[in-house]
Amino acid sequence: MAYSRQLLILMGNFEKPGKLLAGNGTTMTISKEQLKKVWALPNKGSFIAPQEAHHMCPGCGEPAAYRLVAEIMDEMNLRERVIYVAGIGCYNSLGSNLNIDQIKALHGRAPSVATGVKRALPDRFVMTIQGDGDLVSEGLSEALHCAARGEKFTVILVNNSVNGETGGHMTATTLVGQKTKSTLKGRDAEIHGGPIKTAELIAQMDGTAYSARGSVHSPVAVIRTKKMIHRAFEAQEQKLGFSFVEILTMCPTGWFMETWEAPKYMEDVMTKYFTLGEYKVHPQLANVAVA
Ligand SMILES: Cc1ncc(C[n+]2csc(CCOP(=O)(O)OP(=O)(O)O)c2C)c(N)n1
Ligand code: SF4
Ligand SMILES: [Mg+2]
Repeated sequence: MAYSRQLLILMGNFEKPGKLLAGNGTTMTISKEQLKKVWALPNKGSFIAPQEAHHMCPGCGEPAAYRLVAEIMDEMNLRERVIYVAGIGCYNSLGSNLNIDQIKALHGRAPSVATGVKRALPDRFVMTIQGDGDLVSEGLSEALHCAARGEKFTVILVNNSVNGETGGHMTATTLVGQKTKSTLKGRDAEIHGGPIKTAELIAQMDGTAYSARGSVHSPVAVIRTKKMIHRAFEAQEQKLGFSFVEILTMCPTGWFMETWEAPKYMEDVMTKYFTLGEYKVHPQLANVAVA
């Protein structure tokens, strides 16, 4: 399969040749020839998804997760109705690449803002995108209460198991043994406890119509995750209840890794603890496939 120009742009900042400043102060090098090849690729991306370079680190998984969300929004024709409530994290910078209505919430509080928006404007399509530092460490009760109340909007959690934007310190989803800026010898279960499995937790709430965990570390995972996002969005469109998708994303910078090592780490380690799959599927969603 040929890569679209946008997909490559999503994998790194391909604006100018030479040393490129990526998110979090890291750099990558790209030659004029490589750059030409990227921009010569066919422009067959989504209407909503980035048409320009972004400023995330090379190898970051968050742009790939955003792209899936944008593709489904395109395919479901949601562009004119969507209101995106953004959390606070590295992914924030991707908001400016999305051609949709947006509101920024305080750290962890996006589900409460989304509750107000959806109740005031029930015909609009409302979603939040939040990181693990935002949703799990700082604002877990917000998401849980929304799920328990059956609020009819969608939450997307991009889980890279670190507070990426503020330098890569531990979050509530950091794996036991994982090195972060604040756990240089690895997370210690005796001191810090264990990581929280959010998709499983949300699935237990009565008001939840859909809860799943996907990932963007491999083509198969990407295809499955797209299906999950579609089902979550359909749950909202059919007014079935709260819908939630946790997406595991690479953060090579915060994980002290080379870009190419991160997907393998996810396959070998991260997905062994954060098992991929659907944890709650409303019966009315069983026949919803990728749009
Ligand atoms: C109330 C509040 N607490 C802390 C912060 C600082 N802060 C901004 S972004 C961030 C980390 C976000 O991490 P995450 O949600 O996992 O997103 P990532 O950067 O990893 O994509 C923190 C702690 C803040 N802005 N507001
Ligand atoms: S999440 Fe990690 S890899 Fe992505 S931009 Fe932030 S620090 Fe860089
Ligand atoms: Mg994070």
